[in-house]
Amino acid sequence: MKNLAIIKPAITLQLSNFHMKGECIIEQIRKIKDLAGVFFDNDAYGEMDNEQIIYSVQSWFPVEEGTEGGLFWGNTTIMPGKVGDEYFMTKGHFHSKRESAEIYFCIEGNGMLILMDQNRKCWGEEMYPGSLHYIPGNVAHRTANIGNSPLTFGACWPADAGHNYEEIQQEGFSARLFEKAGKPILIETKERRK
Ligand code: M6P
Ligand code: ZN
Repeated sequence: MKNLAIIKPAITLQLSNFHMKGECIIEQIRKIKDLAGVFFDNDAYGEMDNEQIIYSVQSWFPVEEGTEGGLFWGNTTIMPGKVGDEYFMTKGHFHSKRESAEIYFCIEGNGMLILMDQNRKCWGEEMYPGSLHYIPGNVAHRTANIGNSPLTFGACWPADAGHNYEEIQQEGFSARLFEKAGKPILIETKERRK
């Protein structure tokens, strides 16, 4: 940057939905067909339309992935719906650099942040417009939409955190969020394969 320059920001946010505009924004769409093995009820999953969009992520990587001290920013929108009795949700991950923390904040809709620590203790944090969430290091995280409208939340995480999806793919979370009698409830599941 030129000394004393005054410049326009490269990226802007639409304040109504935190949608980003600008160059170098990465858009990722996760459809039913991309989420094999994520949901509990395989039969219900098999009956769904492969092309149905479950969630989309917009990310801004102002520095290269892996940059120590750098930050990334993103927003995620999860559609309303369920696979069987289980709410639509993200894949979920630990960070590859496990001790890395992350901040989430809810923009619209109603959701549940599902967290699991190293000892596989699992808990949920309610998400609603304005809720702010600190995800400590060493804690796996995924988000479910528990409402009837899209859930949108923002996120900020270290550029060198990385995503470790494998562990969740292999071992799952120790609990899943189901709708029972019209309410979200965390139920322990014995899926650990190791
Ligand atoms: C948030 C951030 C992203 C993540 C996204 C979707 O925006 O945590 O890093 O990619 O949620 O979650 P997942 O990658 O687990 O599908
Ligand atoms: Zn994360």
